[in-house]
Amino acid sequence: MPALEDLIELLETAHGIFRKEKAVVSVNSPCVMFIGDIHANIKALEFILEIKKNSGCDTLVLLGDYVDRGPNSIAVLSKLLKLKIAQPEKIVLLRGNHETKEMNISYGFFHDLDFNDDLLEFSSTVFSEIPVAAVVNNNIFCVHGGIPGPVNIRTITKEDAFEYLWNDPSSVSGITPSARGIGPKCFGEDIFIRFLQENRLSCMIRGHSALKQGYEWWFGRKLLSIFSTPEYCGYSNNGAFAILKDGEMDIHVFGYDFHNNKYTLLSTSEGGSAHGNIIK
Ligand SMILES: [Mn+2]
Repeated sequence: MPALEDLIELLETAHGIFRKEKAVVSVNSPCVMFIGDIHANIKALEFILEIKKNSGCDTLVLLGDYVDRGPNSIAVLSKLLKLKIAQPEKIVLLRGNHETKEMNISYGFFHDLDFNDDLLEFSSTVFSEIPVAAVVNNNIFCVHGGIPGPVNIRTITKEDAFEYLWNDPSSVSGITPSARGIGPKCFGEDIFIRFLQENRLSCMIRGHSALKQGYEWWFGRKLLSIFSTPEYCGYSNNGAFAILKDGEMDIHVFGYDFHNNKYTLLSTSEGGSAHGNIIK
């Protein structure tokens, strides 16, 4: 188990990298792997990274929510920061709503920091510099939660990230209240389509929602929601991650094999071409 001293060092180095990154980072690669919420599940993260080794993908986009709600916040965060430090351009870490002090106090990370206030403050400072969103190959918008409206992505700042970390898609049009409470909002298909047009983008990939099959398509397959932690908080769900290779998007679903005591791939579904009629 990684020590807290190691984590502090990693946070210090990563801080310098995050500070130099813009609120919205641009990524270009013929092969990109997308990972949703990990929530302190080191075994799920290791399983996915093992598959990445054989995938030919050089670029990883993680959609946030690395810590809290699982047993291994320190191990997951340490692993991801190490990867980021080794290849800052190829490993894109986005900020989730659990990369915030408010959530960390109540959902596990603070406990794992041995209730060290200074360390909580320092991680919170580092988290506040993590980019809010990424644009992959000039057409795929990646964010943890969603959008606050049909905004131009050039207006996104790290200081005003709240709704990007918290919002959810909805079958109701417009911007509507969220069951998550006061603050977060839901965005309908009309808002989403205007957002894509405003920014000349074709689709969105986001995390934030725990999903039975690990993924869900919205809005005529223009929005993909993925969640990468199976058996989340005792819920019997699968996890999923996506691989975009030469314009084709495949979604891989994995789950826990209780007989062999390990994660296993369950299915691969073709999401279709990122430049064709399915997710365009
Ligand atoms: Mn979340």
